[in-house]
Amino acid sequence: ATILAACMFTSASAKDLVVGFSQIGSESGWRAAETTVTKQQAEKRGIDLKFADAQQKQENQIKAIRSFIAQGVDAILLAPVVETGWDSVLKEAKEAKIPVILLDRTINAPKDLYLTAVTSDQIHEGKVAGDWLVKTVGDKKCNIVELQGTTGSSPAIARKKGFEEAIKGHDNLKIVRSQTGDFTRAKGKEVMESFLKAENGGKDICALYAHNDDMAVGAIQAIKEAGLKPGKDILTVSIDSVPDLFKAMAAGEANATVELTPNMAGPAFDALDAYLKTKKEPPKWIQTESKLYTQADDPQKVYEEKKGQGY
Ligand code: GYE
Repeated sequence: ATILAACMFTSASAKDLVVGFSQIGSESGWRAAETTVTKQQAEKRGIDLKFADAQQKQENQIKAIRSFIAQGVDAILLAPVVETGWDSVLKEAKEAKIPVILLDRTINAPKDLYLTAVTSDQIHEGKVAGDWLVKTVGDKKCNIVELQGTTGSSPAIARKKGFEEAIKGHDNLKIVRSQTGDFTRAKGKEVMESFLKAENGGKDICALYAHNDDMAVGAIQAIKEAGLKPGKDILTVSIDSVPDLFKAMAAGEANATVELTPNMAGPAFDALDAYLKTKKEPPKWIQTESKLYTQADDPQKVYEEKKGQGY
């Protein structure tokens, strides 16, 4: 009887929580690591995580959110594939009093439709990448090709903007080609092949800026197949810091990457837990760090460290 009473009067803890997670898909190594880490974080806290993979489609995400609402989950994690089109479904979650936390991408919607967003500063990431290139090329003329992320996604929009801000006023640096590679390795390679063909077999390209590492890894392959040396003939800078990029860096075939932690769920669950206990809303934005790595940072060592972190 004592045990029963103790259970009945214990306030809701993370142990009792059911959380729905609408994930975008598995387009990149970073995304797969985020999924792994989210599952690990939920398990560690005794959270029952309902996982739904949307295969890159917003309509699947909307369906998943509606199903989470119907199941009466305690909270929803949403990694939103694109920025727009979320208002109605988020209103439904709000009416059902289910807090929604955004993971890794932001949306264009009234702020009261979600509890908080755990993301990096994606404009800043683009700026860090651009600043590195400006510093590295100095006064040399540099034609840049850009591989954009998924069209309409916050990282594709913001990383483009931040990079353009960084190179603005440096007239020797110019983006000569820019196209989406959808954050995937295969598309990154395919689009890079077309860039190389269009730019004198690649001889007129000085640098590649890719909105994520997976596209850069695909592009590096394309550069090699075109008979050029990535990391030397064509400099590379990208974002995420996945293990394979460090492998390329250790081989001298990639130059720089901006780190994005795959652990968005840890801070998200902490914020949710505090909110459920205190009813005090967390800040609307929980920002993760953006650190630059170059060949000077012992890429082989970072590669080995990264392998244990959800990758
Ligand atoms: O950089 C990329 C991914 O949303 C910020 O999505 C994230 C991006 C990440 O697929 O690899």
